Amino acid sequence: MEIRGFSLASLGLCAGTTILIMAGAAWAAEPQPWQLGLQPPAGSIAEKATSLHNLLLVIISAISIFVLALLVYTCVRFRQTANPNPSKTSHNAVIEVLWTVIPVLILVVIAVPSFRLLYYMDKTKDTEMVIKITGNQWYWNYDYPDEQLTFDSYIIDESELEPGQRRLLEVDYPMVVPAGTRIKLLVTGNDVMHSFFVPSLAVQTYSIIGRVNETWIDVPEGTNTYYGQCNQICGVNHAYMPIVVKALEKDEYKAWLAEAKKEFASVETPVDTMLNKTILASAN
Ligand SMILES: [Cu+2]
Repeated sequence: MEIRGFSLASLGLCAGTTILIMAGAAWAAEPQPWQLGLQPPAGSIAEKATSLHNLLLVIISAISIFVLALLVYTCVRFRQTANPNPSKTSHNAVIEVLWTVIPVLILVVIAVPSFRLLYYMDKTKDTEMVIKITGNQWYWNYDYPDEQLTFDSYIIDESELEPGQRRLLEVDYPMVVPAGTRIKLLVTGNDVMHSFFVPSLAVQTYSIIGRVNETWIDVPEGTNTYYGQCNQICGVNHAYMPIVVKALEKDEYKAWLAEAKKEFASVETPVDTMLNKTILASAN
């Protein structure tokens, strides 16, 4: 009876988790209290990553239930009172072949969509613009090389938050992008390792000094704000260098660009310009 109680409890737990994960579909592009599932996907990469995650969830749930059922069956069927003289069998060719071949097939089923997604994420050829992102202790720098625009992005202190702003997630100057655009990101670092991570866009790329990691995002249509955080422990203020990607309609983006150019005019030094040219040349 205890065994049955245990499996009922785990079934209840599984059902509860599934409901919570499905409820996650209605959440915004930011983390939520008690969130268990992924943030709603934004853009084709995130959609593909989410459907791969959903496929894996089905496969691992089926495997877990199968193993649990086998355990329960073995405990009940072969308990001492029901089976006083245990079998001395030590080999069974059919079972051994099966438990080798079936896991291999399962791994192949997982590998195909997994590699397809990896190669899809790797293709940065048809991007429409470039943003260079530099991780620093403890802030991000965003550089728009085609626009001669560069600025730093710092967290807004808790004491300065306005009503409706998110604690530990808001910054003074977000990375502004045009909606409905494919953007190449060149991620590099200035000191220790950081990681540029925006869950809803499914982008997570290491920021390493002396290296340029290339990735891309396809920002969906419509104005939206995507929240992220540094995802590589980088020192005492690691938790205080959030990422805000703000998508604007194309005309609004142009207006922002004109304003930003005035606001951050001539921040870039000749050395920076040379570095950018080298990075862009090596990336193309
Ligand atoms: Cu960090």
